[in-house]
Amino acid sequence: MKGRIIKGVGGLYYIAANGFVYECSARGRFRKARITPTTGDFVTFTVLDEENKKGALDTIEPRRNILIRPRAANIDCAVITFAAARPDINTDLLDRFLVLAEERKIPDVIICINKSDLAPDKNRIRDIYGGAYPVVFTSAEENSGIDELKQMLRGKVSVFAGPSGVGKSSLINRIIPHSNRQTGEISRKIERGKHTTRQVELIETEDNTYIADSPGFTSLYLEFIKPDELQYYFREFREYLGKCRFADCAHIHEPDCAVKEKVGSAIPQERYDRFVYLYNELRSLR
Ligand SMILES: Nc1nc2c(ncn2[C@@H]2O[C@H](COP(=O)(O)OP(=O)(O)OP(=O)(O)O)[C@@H](O)[C@H]2O)c(=O)[nH]1
Ligand SMILES: [Mg+2]
Ligand SMILES: [Zn+2]
Repeated sequence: MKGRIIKGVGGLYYIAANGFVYECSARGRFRKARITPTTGDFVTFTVLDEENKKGALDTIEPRRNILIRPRAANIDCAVITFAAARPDINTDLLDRFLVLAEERKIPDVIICINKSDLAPDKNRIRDIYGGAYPVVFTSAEENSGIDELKQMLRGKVSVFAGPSGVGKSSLINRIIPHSNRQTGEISRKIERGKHTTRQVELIETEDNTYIADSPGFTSLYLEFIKPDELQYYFREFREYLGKCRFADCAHIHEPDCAVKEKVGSAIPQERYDRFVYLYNELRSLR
């Protein structure tokens, strides 16, 4: 049978197939080959007990992408979630999330600004990011923007990512009212504890639509990215890459740079400044 791993707990994998969930053990060969079956994996498995929905995992299809934290494969969409206030948006961290999502080859990236009840100004973020990414403003508290967000997630497997306390779990509660995800202080403790034994869980919200929560974090290092690759992870640059006078243009000091020409118009100044900042950071780490 073909299916998809939606959760892994202590060496058992829960596989959604034909409208059922099968509890499957991984065969020894995965361990020997050092392959860790991962939430989101497309797999084949053998049903051992149809009545109790138990089986054994046979093969894992090649992954289109993989996230390390939270660990999940074949993700269609990253919902990069920040709060309009409490905590204030940290655009440095937001840009790092965006770079990571691009580097990981996640096809769709949505910027979700939650707690919009606390800070109604939407223009700043729209001006910086709206040209390159869909931006949605939500309030889990006031239940606003949720339908728009749901619409954007339809038919996809999406992971919510962002700093702690921005309301990721609260939003997921709104999207699936029957799920009883814990919010606030308690969830933070539990999620930390769970981290090592439990993989991220895909929650089915509608047919063909899954979402996953993830624990928040406060810093993101990108040191594994080569400085010269960073340009590919700024979506606003894409159209202009390869059009500079020098083929190896770093878009920093070079003359006749097609990227720099667009700064302030097609490429927002703040995004370009971040590129330069991160580029220098990555170079200093080499
Ligand atoms: N004012 C306001 N508060 C919100 C909103 N959404 C969530 N909160 C509150 O913000 C706090 C944090 O919410 P969580 O949903 O736990 O945040 P989280 O992003 O899941 O945090 P971690 O699990 O630590 O990463 C809670 O006290 C929520 O009640 C919102 O839209 N507006
Ligand atoms: Mg949470
Ligand atoms: Zn250039």
